[in-house]
Amino acid sequence: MNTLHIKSALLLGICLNCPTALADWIAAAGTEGFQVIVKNTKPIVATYQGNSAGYSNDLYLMLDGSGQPGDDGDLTNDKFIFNNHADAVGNKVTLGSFPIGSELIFRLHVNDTGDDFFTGAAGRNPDNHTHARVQANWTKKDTLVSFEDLFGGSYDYNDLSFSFTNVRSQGVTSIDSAQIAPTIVKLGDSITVSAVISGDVSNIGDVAFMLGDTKLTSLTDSDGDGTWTGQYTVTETPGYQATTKIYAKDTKGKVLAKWPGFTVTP
Ligand SMILES: [Ca+2]
Ligand SMILES: [Ca+2]
Ligand SMILES: [Ca+2]
Repeated sequence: MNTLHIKSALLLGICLNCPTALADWIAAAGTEGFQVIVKNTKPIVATYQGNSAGYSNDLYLMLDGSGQPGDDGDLTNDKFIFNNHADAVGNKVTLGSFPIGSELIFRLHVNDTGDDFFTGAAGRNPDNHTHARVQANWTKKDTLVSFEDLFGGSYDYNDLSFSFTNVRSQGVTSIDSAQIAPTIVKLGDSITVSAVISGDVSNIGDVAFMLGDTKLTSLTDSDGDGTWTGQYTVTETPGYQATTKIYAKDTKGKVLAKWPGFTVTP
């Protein structure tokens, strides 16, 4: 690499000593905000995979007072795993075995700014934006996690990466807002329903507008803009107030997200 190339690499903030090409150790786009879920009872081993951060970042596993995964509001009992500058690529730390299906929340503590950022949904972070990608099947056995360390970010997720065995990733789906109109109806009226859904929508099988256990209609998002819409024509005169709900379900019928409901009045 000649001087000019080194200079441009430095200007771009690219890590010159990284053992593999950049893209190899940054988790794939589209996995922002995914959760890390325990897949089996075998010990989970974390391997440090690299960084190109200027800041010094410590990685922790969030634990409670009894050493179980979760956020108990006490940062002092979390498990330290790696520092992005002190650790060498390839360093391994055994995290232990945890109940199948539990979420492991990882925290990136930025020593230079005092910020803490978390795997999972945007709402966990101080800037209300996702700060980690979680890519399952990075290799046959490993899930890759990559963090962004800048508040309000550049969101290139190149500031600390590590991989795990024995976990899987899971997208988070949320209904951010919803509305129906009209809410006072009579026989033959058409109700328009809409919901704004964000996060991982790839595993949505059905978005249902429900009255009790009865599905009235499905909502769809044919233009892919995140707003799901549907129409329902009232087929019998409602004799009482009824509460409707919206459920986003996966293909097996498991509820991914729900919207609490609207009161429909005759
Ligand atoms: Ca804790
Ligand atoms: Ca970055
Ligand atoms: Ca739409």
